[in-house]
Amino acid sequence: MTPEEILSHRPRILSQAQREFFFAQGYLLVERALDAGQLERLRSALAALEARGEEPEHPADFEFETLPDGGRRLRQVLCAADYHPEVWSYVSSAPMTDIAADLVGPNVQFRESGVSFKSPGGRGFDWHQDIVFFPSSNRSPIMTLTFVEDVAPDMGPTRVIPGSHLGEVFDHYDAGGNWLGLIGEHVKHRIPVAESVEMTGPAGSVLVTSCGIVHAAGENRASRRRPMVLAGYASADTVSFAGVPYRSRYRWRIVAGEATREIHSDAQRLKMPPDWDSHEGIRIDDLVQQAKA
Ligand SMILES: O=C(O)CCC(=O)C(=O)O
Repeated sequence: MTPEEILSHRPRILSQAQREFFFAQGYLLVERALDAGQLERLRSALAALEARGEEPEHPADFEFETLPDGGRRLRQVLCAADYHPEVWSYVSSAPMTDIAADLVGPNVQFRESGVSFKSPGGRGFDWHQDIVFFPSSNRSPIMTLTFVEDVAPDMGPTRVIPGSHLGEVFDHYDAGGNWLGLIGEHVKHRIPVAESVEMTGPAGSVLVTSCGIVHAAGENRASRRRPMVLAGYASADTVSFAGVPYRSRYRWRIVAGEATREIHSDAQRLKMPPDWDSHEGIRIDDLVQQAKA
């Protein structure tokens, strides 16, 4: 569906002005989208995921970081909805499916979910565009980032470059053709970093980013962590040419409206990412680290 077609459907939760802002700017911060009960259930689910990460036989999608003293802490849980029913319930029902339907159209498919804890000192993520990880037949794919706690400027908030979703898809390989998963140094000078804006806000807010927007996140310099629940969606008429890096059992599940036999295809040129199927259990970040080594 084109933005015009999406806008012609009556919104479920967002205002028409919010939807128009999203299509023009490539992001939208929906402040306090969750009520207190939803937020508490999400916090309990995150605590349960952390406890699961302490088990000796924790699932492979539980990713740890090593601390200077040799200890370790849970950095993120990939495919988080697969590991806790409350996370699946959250990402597959209102308000999330209403927000998604208002921005991709009434028929919505789920792509992936994750939880990022970003503890004090936790590293950020340099400039990138999500579309390169799952080059798709159209630009409907979105990512939602739910603020489980307040996000302040010193906590490594997401930064976005407004309007960049309408511009170039930058090379996420280096000049030598090695996959980075980040915008390569050889093209980085073209990113208007000075135009970027920081996404801070109260707990219960939901940041939505278009798959084409150039964005990054900083290191958490605060003494509090910055837990986020990430969930990706697309219109049901979207096909990814290269699958997706993370294999959730809920991948491509219809979470609003119905499946469609139609494919919406935009004319565009995109590079293929690495063959995710030949990278069993690989982390995008590991690829980045390998490329830097
Ligand atoms: O953690 C963040 O703030 C940003 C995450 C991100 O860049 C992404 O999921 O693509």
